[in-house]
Amino acid sequence: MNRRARTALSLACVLLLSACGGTRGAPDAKSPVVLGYSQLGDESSWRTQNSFSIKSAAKRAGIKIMFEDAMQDPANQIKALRSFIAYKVDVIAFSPLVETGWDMVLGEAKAARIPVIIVDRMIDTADESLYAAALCSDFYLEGRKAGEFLLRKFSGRETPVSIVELAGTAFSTPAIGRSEGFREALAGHGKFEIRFSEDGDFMQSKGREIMKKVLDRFEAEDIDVLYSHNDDMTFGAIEVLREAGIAPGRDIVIISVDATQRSVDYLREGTVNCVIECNPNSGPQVMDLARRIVSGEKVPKKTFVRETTFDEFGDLDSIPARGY
Ligand code: GZL
Repeated sequence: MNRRARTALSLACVLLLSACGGTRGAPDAKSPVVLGYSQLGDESSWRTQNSFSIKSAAKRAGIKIMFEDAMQDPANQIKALRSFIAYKVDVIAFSPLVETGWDMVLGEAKAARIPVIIVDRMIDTADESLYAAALCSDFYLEGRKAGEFLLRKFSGRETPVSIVELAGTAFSTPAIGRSEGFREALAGHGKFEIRFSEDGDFMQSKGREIMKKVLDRFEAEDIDVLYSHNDDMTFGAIEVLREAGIAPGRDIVIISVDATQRSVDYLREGTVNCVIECNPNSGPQVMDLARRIVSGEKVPKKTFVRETTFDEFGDLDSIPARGY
């Protein structure tokens, strides 16, 4: 085939591709990367900061973001992902409310050749080709850290230690990991007993509701520890304890996850005894992953966000301002 014929053929292919809705064409300075982002909701202070981090990082990175809030409904997330596919975004990112139910829509994104980044929480899938990268917290480690604090806090105690657990959204990665890690850290130490656990959906209002139920069911002196999967539920529980004349952090040991400024302030005043950090500021890492994936760079399949623990045994003055 001569050069003229080859040129005509390749031009015809390009025209055909663009006519049948091929990709938008590689992004460049004039046409920025377009990211479709499905956020699971706005249930907590942590989530509000996480959304702020995502949006502000996209702006700084010059990435055009289509941001959808699913208001805690996985069906809304699936709708959002499908709209991103229809729009032919360059890359999709989302924080899945729960671990299952994503294979079909992620299969549609794969068929449309749109890479997906999973952020914050994880999905449970047998097909790892459905996503390009995952940037999550290590929730199991967070749970272990909470248990290890209790082992130290009650090291001298021989009598039983009764625990109440305010759990996060059922079937979500943080609730699963924080429960499993906590229980495995305490396994083999028979004095610890989890006497009550309920899903509070990471919401302050439900933290209040459940703590009231606990005080209706148990005598306060029969509860030694409150382990709460996030600060917002802890804040609701602390309100109820105080209304009942119970001193949080003294009458009942409190462990809380997230490390918002308010929970660190509570730690400093002795209202909370241990705060496990869960870092919401993943925006810059998400945008870096998006840019690298769109430019065809190989990226790590899974990255854990760096996190630490603050507790009454540590130097509380050295805790940096949280900013949220
Ligand atoms: C954890 C995140 C959790 C936070 C809660 O990465 O998914 O959801 O711990 C938030 O505060 O609601």
